[in-house]
Amino acid sequence: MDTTASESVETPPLLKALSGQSNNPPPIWLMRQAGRYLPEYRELRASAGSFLDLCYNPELAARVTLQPIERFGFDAAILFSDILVVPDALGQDVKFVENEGPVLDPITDREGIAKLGRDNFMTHLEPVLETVRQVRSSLDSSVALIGFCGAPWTVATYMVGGRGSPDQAAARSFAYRDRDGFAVLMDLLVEVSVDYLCAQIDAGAQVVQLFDSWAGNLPEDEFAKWSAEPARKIVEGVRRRAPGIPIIGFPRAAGTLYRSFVDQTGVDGVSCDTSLPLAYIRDDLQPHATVQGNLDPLLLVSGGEALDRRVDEILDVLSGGPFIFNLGHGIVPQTPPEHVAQLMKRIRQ
Ligand code: 1CP
Repeated sequence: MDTTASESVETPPLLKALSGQSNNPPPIWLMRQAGRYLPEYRELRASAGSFLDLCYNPELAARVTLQPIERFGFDAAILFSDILVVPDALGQDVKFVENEGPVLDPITDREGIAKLGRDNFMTHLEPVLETVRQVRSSLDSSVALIGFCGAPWTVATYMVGGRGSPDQAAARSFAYRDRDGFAVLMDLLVEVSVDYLCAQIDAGAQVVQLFDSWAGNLPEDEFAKWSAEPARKIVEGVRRRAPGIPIIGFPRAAGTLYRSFVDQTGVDGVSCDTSLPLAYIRDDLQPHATVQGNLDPLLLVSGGEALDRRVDEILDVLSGGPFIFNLGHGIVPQTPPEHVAQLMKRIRQ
């Protein structure tokens, strides 16, 4: 092997991009790259019991994590788990109802928050850490392993609302009605998220991503307080214990508040949703962080020339700086796997 080849094996392209390098072609992975659009996932999922059973079964969760890497050759694997294992590990009742999504026993006041407990938190999540170890030991050294958790705001929207909702009204109302009470929940989530991400890093995660999927419904002051500020504390906490591990933030649908998120948190990378204009990403975000995104997941459903055209546009505008190709949100279940193969070919050609 010549030295160039062994160097590229040592540093995965994803880590190069997160250290500020431009790469041609850029590294690529896709949010929700493991999941129901893959027949091999559906098959394994059917034999695993409930969705949470799968998340807490290291052998099966590791296999699911690796499935899209084996099929498509992405530059990164993302731990197969869910953001709602955190409330589960804090003792809240969490279920995933088939064809409906997550259902939790809602927390509506300070008494509900006081019932949460940290004593079993890391023990409860030990199987997830074992998944990380198993995945890392099977992955080629050129493929980076991404750990993750939900951002406190997004996790709190489920904890307070008890389920997904289009407007996160329950959590927004709690935060207006009882600011200090809501802050107790957010501070708890900041602390356990730092512990959990650092444990994933100790187990072998080389990058971590913070998913704030519901950041977009917060007015600017609320956004600074409940999205950017908790993310800043998590970045600070993780950096103190795991210096050198890059952190990607995803304040989805935050519009022009994206820039304040990058400035306030100091994230290494920022994941851009589908609606952000490419020129804004290039001019306002890329000088300050590695940018990731932002293909519309629905273009991956329709495929064809429109897909190739948009991929080329994104590459034209963003490849000149530090960039990771991704979607603007997760893959949807009706995505034909052949379109993902088409995307990979277009990026790598
Ligand atoms: O039946 C099934 O197989 C369940 C579908 C599913 C899957 C495959 C859920 C339920 N979660 C997951 C995996 C998952 N969730 C990953 C795995 C790694 C990957 O391949 O990317 C990750 C990173 C998540 C994170 C997650 N869960 C987020 C943040 C990212 C996003 O998509 O916005 C959120 C909001 C959740 C909650 C959740 N879990 C599952 C569902 C259906 C939902 C969303 C419910 C809603 O719309 O409110």
